[in-house]
Amino acid sequence: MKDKFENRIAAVKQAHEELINRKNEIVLPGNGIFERYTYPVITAEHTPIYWRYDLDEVENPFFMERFGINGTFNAGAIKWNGKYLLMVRVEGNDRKSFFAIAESATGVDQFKFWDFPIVIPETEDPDTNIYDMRLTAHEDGWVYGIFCSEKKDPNALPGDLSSAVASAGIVRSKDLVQWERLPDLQSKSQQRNVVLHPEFIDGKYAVYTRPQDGFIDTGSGGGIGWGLVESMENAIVHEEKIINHRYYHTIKELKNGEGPAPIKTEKGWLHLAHGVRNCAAGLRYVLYVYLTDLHNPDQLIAEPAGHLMAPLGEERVGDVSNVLFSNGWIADEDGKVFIYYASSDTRMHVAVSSVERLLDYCIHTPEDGFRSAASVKILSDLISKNLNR
Ligand code: M1P
Repeated sequence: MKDKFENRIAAVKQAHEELINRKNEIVLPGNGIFERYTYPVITAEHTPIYWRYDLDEVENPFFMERFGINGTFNAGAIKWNGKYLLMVRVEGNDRKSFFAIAESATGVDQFKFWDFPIVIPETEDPDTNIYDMRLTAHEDGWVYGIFCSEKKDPNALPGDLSSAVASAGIVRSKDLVQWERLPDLQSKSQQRNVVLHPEFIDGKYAVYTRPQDGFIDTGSGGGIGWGLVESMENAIVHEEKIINHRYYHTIKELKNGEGPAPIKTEKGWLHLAHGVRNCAAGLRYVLYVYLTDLHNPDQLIAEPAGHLMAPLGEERVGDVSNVLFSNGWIADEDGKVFIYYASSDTRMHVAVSSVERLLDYCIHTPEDGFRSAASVKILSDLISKNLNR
């Protein structure tokens, strides 16, 4: 038995070492807008062995997993002390999500988890599930995290064990280790995909919201909202203005949601978001970008038609298939942008671009004409221009 235990632990350790030290490979030539990488940057298998196994031979003679990890996805991101940090949504086999930070020196590979998951203090009305952290280094000096806090719907009928309600939980930290819980955001509706803008607007905090009628359905919620908040210690959004609308027969027909906090550029605030449509195969989530005014971040100034990224290859399959979702990106001082995205609610990937390229894409890609004929006109104009060169 001893041999068996030792052989297994050695094999598991070796596989883990190889995985977390593997170099990633860029996929070229790409589309000019961004480059994908060959391997996911974080998977369930990247989580430490000492999370999943009891290493005591007497207690765990078969060296079996005692705490299974089902997925690692939807990570917030921040550059911290020169390292690329992802605050990952780790989901156990028990379907509960929690947050854990993994860091890398390169941003594209060799992510390693910190020893312990992040402790998010509970409020008086405890969350059942927490997920999808958006990190914002605010000009007030704090790093804020806004995440989805999910609970059973208190108005669910007897026997209905799946109806839930979502609200925006808020935490803040100065060292990313200790997190202070603030009261949840208050607004007129349920909320998911709430993101804090990094700068004050007229002396107030500003948040991107996603008003929704129900837990899944945004219903009359028209898109990504914007609201001002006096204090993060008692965050109340009284008015929400829709700044990025949903439209019929687009990639965001059913719903959309802000991704990470926008990046400030000389041409405006660059936003990454997800758009959702429904089809026979279920919901399809893709990523898109839009640009808002530098001085009035609630004013849309450019939005290319369609998606920036859609699920490809193995990205298409997972726990919730046909989903790309991003709530984290990092812009380096030299303008390089690391887009961290999750595929199919299962694993994390990276794509690399630059502020310059994303602005060019955002400003010079034709906007949606909302009709096939308009698309044909745009394409024909491009073909004519190219053939007449
Ligand atoms: O399963 C896909 C995504 O569904 C939700 O996103 P949204 O609120 O836009 O519908 C979230 O639960 C998200 O975590 C998940 O990836």
